[in-house]
Amino acid sequence: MLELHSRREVIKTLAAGALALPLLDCATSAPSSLAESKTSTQPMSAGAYPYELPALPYAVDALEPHVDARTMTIHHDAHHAAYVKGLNAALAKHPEIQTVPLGELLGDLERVPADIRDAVRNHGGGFVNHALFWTMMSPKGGGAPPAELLSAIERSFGTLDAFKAKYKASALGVFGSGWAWLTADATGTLRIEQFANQDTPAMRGLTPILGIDVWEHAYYLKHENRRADWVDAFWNVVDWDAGFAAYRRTA
Ligand code: MN3
Repeated sequence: MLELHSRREVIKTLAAGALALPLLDCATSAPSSLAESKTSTQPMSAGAYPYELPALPYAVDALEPHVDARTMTIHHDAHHAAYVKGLNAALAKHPEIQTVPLGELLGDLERVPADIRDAVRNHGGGFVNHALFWTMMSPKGGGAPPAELLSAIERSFGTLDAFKAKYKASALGVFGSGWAWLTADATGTLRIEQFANQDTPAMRGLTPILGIDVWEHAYYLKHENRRADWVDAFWNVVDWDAGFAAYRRTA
């Protein structure tokens, strides 16, 4: 386990870097901060190949009872790790694109060689989605967004409650496995969109603000088939400050 100080640093850099990842700021490289993995003592060389599993920014039981420790452990240590492994295995076959920022590849899958395109889409998307997802929750989460983000939500959806209702309906409406995301476009306009499988806002040129994983692996151990209960629980751990940081990049 990380020392408290360094864990704070990880949280800070994760929040900054992971959220920046899908912004496709390709020229500057570097979600440098998807950073330290559990198994690495070296700061990770950016969100660069070979990718590494980012450490959770909190203990596995920190989001109890809303997200149970067993789900968190399996979700991070098995599922997220599998996306990292799958992404690296795919990119290993094509050294010529290993240095291209992942956000850039996801934003233009046509440039990915056909034999690994699906793998990059699925595992690369899964890597990014989960790296963001962990930072969008916090033991100190819940409540209401910062005023500026709240105003933007109210402009787009009327009220916070109306936004939550629409977001929940979107999450419940994902058929099979996928995500619902609050996103912002280049003008800062907010919208809620569904994403199948591990598709991710970067694929649509959108900035991710707040995403909920509605794959069954995200909630089934605790909530069984009741996805609605998972969405309700999620509001208690939403890190609005992280969402706001992402929003400010677009506004
Ligand atoms: Mn997941």
